[in-house]
Amino acid sequence: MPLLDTPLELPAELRPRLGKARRAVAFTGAGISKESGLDTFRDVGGVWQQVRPEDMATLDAFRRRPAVVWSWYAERWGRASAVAPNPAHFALARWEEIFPYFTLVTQNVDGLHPRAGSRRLIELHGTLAWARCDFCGFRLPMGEAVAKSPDRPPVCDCGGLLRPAVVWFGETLPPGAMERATEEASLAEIFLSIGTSGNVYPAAGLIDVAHQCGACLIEINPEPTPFSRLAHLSLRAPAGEALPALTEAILACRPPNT
Ligand code: BV8
Ligand code: ZN
Repeated sequence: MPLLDTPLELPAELRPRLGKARRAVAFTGAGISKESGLDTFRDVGGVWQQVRPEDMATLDAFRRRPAVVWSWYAERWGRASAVAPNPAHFALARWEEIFPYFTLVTQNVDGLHPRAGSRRLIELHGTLAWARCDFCGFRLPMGEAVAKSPDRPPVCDCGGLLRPAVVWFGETLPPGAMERATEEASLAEIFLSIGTSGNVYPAAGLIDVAHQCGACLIEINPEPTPFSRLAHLSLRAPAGEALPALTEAILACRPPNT
């Protein structure tokens, strides 16, 4: 039973802005991958209710228990590579054709956005698709690394241990990623926040940047978040349903081939 009336009726006061906007940013969290079959982090039964982040998602945890942490990420990589992008991921890939300037900023590490065809993508928290060495920077596709060494981190030629190429808590984001994302958020005329609880910083601060710089803020989340009060439009529905409907509604108020 769809939660949204389709075709989606956009508020009249937003149509002119959405009709002529040239710059858009989409900011995604784990909720966009829920309909692909992956757990979110903080929902009931989510990842951080299965394990504590301090036991599994910090450099210190990896140093203390490299085999346990490596196996956990190998298993998450296996699950992420076994599922498929859902209609929400594919809808966002289309936004690259709809808007002359579009950037997708994701907190997700599951690799579903690039698999859905998104190219203008900033993966703020890295990706499960690669393993890397912190000492020499060597990188290896995660599938190859896990095939080579499923139960413990492979040893790099330089003697270091390979680790998943994700950003752990307490680690800085990839060089330049937050700066580029902040720049795009400050210029965005439309800022879409999809499937994120807005708990993790500095990533969640992008929503405030977009709001302070005057973007039209649209939130897609079945639940309210601390940022819902800033949204010009909140779609309380799953992303797999809301994003394709929103895309069609925005196309309907834009001159063809803008
Ligand atoms: C750093 C990779 C500092 C690993 C992840 C203030 C400023 C700076 C830092 C901090 C700060 N306050 C606290 C910190 C520290 C920390 C932090 O933010 N802690 C939080 C928890 C309090 N931040 C950091 O450590 C960051 N590093 O700042 O370094 C520094 C500075 C200088 C020098 C050294 C260090 C690094 C953070 C990155 C951590 N890595 N992931 C892994 O995945 O294993 S974070 C993890 O959380 C994932 O990336 C995840 O995507 C992200 C955010 O969670 P969400 O995506 O929002 O997921 P969640 O489950 O919470 O919500 C899902 C939502 O979806 C819900 O709202 C739900 O309603 C909705 N939903 C459900 N179904 C659907 C749906 N929506 C749509 N459709 C559906 N069907
Ligand atoms: Zn190395």
